Amino acid sequence: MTTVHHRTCHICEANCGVLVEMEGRKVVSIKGNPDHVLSRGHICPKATAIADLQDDPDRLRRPVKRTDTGWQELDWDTAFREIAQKVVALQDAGARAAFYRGNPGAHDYALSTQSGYLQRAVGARGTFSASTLDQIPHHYTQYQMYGHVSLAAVPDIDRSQLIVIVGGNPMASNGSLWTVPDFRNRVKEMQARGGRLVVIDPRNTETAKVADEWYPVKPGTDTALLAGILQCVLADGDTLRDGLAELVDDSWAQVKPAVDAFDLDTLANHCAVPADTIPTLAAELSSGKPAAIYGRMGVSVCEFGALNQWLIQLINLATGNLDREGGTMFPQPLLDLVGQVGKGNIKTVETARGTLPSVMSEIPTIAFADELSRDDDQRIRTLFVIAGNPVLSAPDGERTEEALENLDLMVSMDMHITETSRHAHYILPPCGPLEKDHFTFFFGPLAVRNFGAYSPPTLEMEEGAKADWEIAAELAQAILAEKGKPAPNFDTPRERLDAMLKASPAGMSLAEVEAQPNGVDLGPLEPCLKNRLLTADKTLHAAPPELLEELGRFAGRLNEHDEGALSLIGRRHVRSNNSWLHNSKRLVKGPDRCTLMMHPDDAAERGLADGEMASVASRVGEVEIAVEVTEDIMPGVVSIPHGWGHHRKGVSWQTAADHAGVSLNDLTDPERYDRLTGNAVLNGTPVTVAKVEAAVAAE
Ligand SMILES: Nc1nc2c(c(=O)[nH]1)N[C@H]1C(S)=C(S)[C@@H](COP(=O)(O)OP(=O)(O)OC[C@H]3O[C@@H](n4cnc5c(=O)[nH]c(N)nc54)[C@H](O)[C@@H]3O)O[C@H]1N2
Ligand SMILES: Nc1nc2c(c(=O)[nH]1)N[C@H]1C(S)=C(S)[C@@H](COP(=O)(O)OP(=O)(O)OC[C@H]3O[C@@H](n4cnc5c(=O)[nH]c(N)nc54)[C@H](O)[C@@H]3O)O[C@H]1N2
Ligand code: SF4
Ligand SMILES: [Mo]
Repeated sequence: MTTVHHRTCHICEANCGVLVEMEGRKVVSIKGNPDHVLSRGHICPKATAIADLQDDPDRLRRPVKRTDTGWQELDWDTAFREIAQKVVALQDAGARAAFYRGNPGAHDYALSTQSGYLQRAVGARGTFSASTLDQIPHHYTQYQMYGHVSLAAVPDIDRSQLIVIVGGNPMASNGSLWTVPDFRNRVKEMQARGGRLVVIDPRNTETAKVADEWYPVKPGTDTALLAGILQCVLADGDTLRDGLAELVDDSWAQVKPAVDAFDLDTLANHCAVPADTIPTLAAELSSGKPAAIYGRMGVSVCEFGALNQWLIQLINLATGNLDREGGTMFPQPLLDLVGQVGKGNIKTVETARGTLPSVMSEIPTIAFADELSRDDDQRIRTLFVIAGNPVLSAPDGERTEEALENLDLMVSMDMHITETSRHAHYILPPCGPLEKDHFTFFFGPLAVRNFGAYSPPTLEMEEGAKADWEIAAELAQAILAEKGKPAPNFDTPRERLDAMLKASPAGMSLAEVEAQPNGVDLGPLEPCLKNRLLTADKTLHAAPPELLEELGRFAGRLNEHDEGALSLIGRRHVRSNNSWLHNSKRLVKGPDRCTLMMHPDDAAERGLADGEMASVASRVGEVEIAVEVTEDIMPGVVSIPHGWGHHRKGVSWQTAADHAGVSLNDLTDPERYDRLTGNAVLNGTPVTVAKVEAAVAAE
C-alpha cells in the first residue's frame, strides 16, 4: 500500500509543490503537484533526488568526533556535553567565536527561528555567511531605497509584456530572489500574448536560448549598460508617472544629471554591446507596455553589485514600471516577514583586512580566511559552520582550508564529511529531508503571487535522529547548563510560525494553513508601495549619496581593460545545487559537467581542441580542467561551474568524489569585492589559460 504526501521541495528558491509517494519508508515516486497554487505541477530533476538524499548511504546518522585514529561516533548527549565544555572553556579564555551560515539554512524555517539561541549561547559576534557571496547588494539597495533590507520588488511575469534579465539564468537556477516556479511555461505564456524575453549575459545560457534576444556583455561591465539605459530613458525629461512621483524624495532630481555625465558611446564600448542596443532597450522598457528589468548573480557578485541593483531599481522607476501590474511589485505574502523582522542595518566592521562594510551585521566572507588566521587576540578560535561548505563556495578555497586548521574548536552541522566539515572537531548531522516540516518562510516575500505553504514531515524521524533546529536548541541549552545558567523558554518553530502567521495581515493560523496542502493563494501581486515604504520619512530614496558617489567611482573605471587576460565566470546547471547534490547518482550521470567553456577563437589561439586539458591560472591559484569548445560563450570569456572540487581527501560523499571536478573558487580572489557592501566578486576573474602538454603531464 502506498500513500501520497504533499510537500514543498526545500532545495531551491522556486519552492515547488511535490507529491511524494511512499511505501513504508521507501520513496516510490516524487512528482510535481499539479494543484499547487504556485508551481502548477512543475518540478526539476533535483526534486526526484530528494529520495537520494533521504536514503544516501554516505549520509552521517550520528554525531562524529575527529580523533587521531579517525572519526568516532558519539551519542547526542555526549556530543553536546563535550562541545559545551569546550565552548565554555574557550569563552572563559577570552577566545573569539564566530559562525558561518550556508545556503540550505535559508530553506529551513525551523532552523532560522532557532539558530539565534545557539549563536547567543556561543557568544559569537557577527556572522559570516553565503549571503556575502551572493545577494547582499540587493539587501543594501533595498535598505537604502525602500527602508528595509528585505523589501524586494519582483517581476510580475504573469502579466508582463517584456522582461529583461541581466546576469540571471532561471532556466538553470529556477529563479533567485524571484520565486518563479514553472519559469519556462510562464515565459511561454508571456510570449504567446506577444511579450518578449531579453537576456544580457556573457554566455548563451539555457535562459538566453528560450529568450527572444540575447546580448553578450563583457563580465563586470553591466554598470555601463544600465547607466546608459537610464540615460536614454530620461533623455526626454525625468517626470515620474502619477502614483510614483508623490512617493519619491527630492534626491530624484540628482539622478538625471548623474547619468547624463556619461558619454553613451564610451558606455557601449566599455560593456562591448553593439551601440544601438542601449537606446533600443531603453525605448522598449519605456514604451508604456508593462515591462521589467531584473538582475541577479551576474550583476550582484561583481565590483559594482550595489550600484547595479540601484540602477535596475531606477530603470523600473523611471519607466513607470515599478509597483505596477506587469512591472515589478512587492509581494504581500501569507507570512509578512518584512513587517515582523527588523529593517536591518548598514555598518562597518573592523577586520584583519581593515574596515569593511557590514550589511545586516554580516562580516564579509571575503575576510573569512584572514579572520581565522590573524595573529592577534582577535583570531577566531571557535567556529560553528551551519549547513555551509565555504571551502568550495568562498574565494580562495585552499587558503580557507589552511586557515580552518588553526581552530581550537570547529563544529559543523552537516550530514556529510565535506571539503569543509572534514576539518571540524565535531560534525552534528540533521535528519533526512523527508523527516522535517517546511514553510516558505523567506520565499513568500519573493514570489510571483501572494502566497505561502506549509508541509508537515513526510516520514517519522528515524530512531535517534534530530532536526537541525533541535540540534541548535539542545546544544544551546547544554552550553547554558555548562555555564550554570537556567535554560530560557524556547518557543518551538511551530509555535513561532503560528504566531508570525497570525500577526500577518492575512492573519491565518498554522492549523488553517496546514489544512491547505496545495498552498494558500492570496492572489496576484498588487501595487502596494505607498503603504510599504519603511524609510524614516516614508519616501522612496531615489539617490542615496553613497550610490551617487559610487557612480562617480565607476566613471573612473570606464577605460580600464585587463590586457591579455581572459575573464572567468561561473555557471549553474539544473542538476547541481551549489556544492551539495553531487552525491546523487541520477544527478551526476552523463558527460562530465565540470568543464572549461571557451570560445573557438580563444581555443584556437592557444592550440586547444575540445576535450583537451588546459591549465587555468589566476592570482591565487591554478587548476587543470578539460576544455569544452563552444560558440555559446563570448570571445574573451571562459566559464567553470562552481561547487565542484570533491577530490579532497577524506570526504564522505563517495559519488561526488568519483565525479570530483575542480573548484572554481580555487581561482577566485578574495581581494576583489564590492566596496559598498563587502560582497565577494565571483565573476570576471582575470585568468590565463594554457594547453597542458601531454609530455609535461607525464613527467
Ligand atoms: N565562484 C562562485 N562561488 C559561489 C557562487 C558562484 O556563483 N560562483 N555562488 C555563491 C552562492 S549564491 C551561494 S548561496 C554559496 C553557497 O555556499 P554554501 O552555503 O557555503 O555552500 P553549499 O554548497 O550550499 O553547501 C551547503 C552545505 O550544507 C549541507 N546541507 C545541505 N542540506 C542541509 C541541511 O538541511 N542541514 C544541514 N545542517 N546541512 C545541510 C551540505 O551537505 C553542504 O555541505 O556559494 C557561493 N559561491
Ligand atoms: N540548479 C541550480 N539552481 C540553483 C542553484 C544551483 O547551484 N543550481 N543555486 C541557487 C542559488 S544559491 C542562487 S544564489 C541562485 C542564482 O540564480 P541565478 O543568478 O539565476 O543563477 P546564475 O547561474 O548564477 O546566473 C548568473 C548568470 O550571470 C551570468 N554572468 C556572469 N557574469 C556576468 C556579468 O558580469 N554580467 C552579466 N550580465 N551576466 C553575468 C552568468 O553567465 C550566469 O548566466 O540559483 C539557485 N538555484
Ligand atoms: S525547481 Fe527547485 S524547488 Fe522546484 S523541484 Fe527543482 S529544486 Fe525543487
Ligand atoms: Mo545563493
